[in-house]
Amino acid sequence: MARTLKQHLKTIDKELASLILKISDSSNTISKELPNRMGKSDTKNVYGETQLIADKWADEFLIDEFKKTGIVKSVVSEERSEVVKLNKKGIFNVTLDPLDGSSNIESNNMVGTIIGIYEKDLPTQGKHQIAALYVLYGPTTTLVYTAGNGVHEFVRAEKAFLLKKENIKLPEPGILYGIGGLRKDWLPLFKKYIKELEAQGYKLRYGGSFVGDVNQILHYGGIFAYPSLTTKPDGKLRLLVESNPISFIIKQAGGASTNGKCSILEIKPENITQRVPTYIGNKNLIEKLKKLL
Ligand code: FDP
Repeated sequence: MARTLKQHLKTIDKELASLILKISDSSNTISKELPNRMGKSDTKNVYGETQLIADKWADEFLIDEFKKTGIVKSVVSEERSEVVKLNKKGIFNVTLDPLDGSSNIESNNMVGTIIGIYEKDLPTQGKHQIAALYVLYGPTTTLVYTAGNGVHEFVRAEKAFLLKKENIKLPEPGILYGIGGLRKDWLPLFKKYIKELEAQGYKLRYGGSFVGDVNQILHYGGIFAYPSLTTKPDGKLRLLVESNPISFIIKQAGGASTNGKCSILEIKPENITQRVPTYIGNKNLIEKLKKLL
């Protein structure tokens, strides 16, 4: 019988393990509740995007669950404009994208939950994360985590998350690319770079959910980007709640990230809603891109 997430977490700090387990239990509730939370709400988030009922519910549900633990000090959520202070005596500060790719809910494509965990107060650089994880609600629900000890994947079975793959490394060479934004808005040098990848046989796979698209890169290797666009120089993805946790996981899996200049994990945030051009994947592909840009 495969090891459970609980057994796997025995080697890390007890309190951190309990927080990750809490998130894993909560993700089970989220996946069960999604069918009951369809449709749009009548509010917009801080980015001016119409919130879905599921976005708002998952945000409130997870923040409530964090509060109950007593060990979470504060939360930065994609759905909120300010840092949510939870427990003065808490140990961890958490970044949260409750339902990433939620525009995929209507068409029943991939969505996920992204979490970054820090001891330092937020906002701070992504390199200070002590753990990061994502849950992917796909044909099966999977959880991928790192606590700085490699990247491990679990699949939800009836009663628990069971180990699927331990110490995942991005396959070399990669075979996929997935890029957001309209091709006509990509910068000329980036267009050239993607043309070269296509000529080398890299295959396009883009599902419109950051978690899902990056999960493919983790398993097949290659590059994911939501790049700088002529219309939106900072791209679309949010530094704190999206790009940092995923960059941390991909780095642990032997890959790299960049905003075109430096590792995403090195960026000093100016505010909690900052967006960042995001390029993530195999180290050699990111190095080549950085030189070109
Ligand atoms: P969504 O708006 O559906 O929540 O940043 C959010 C995100 O999805 C990412 O998950 C995804 O990579 C990207 O936006 C998709 O944007 P496009 O619709 O422009 O492809």
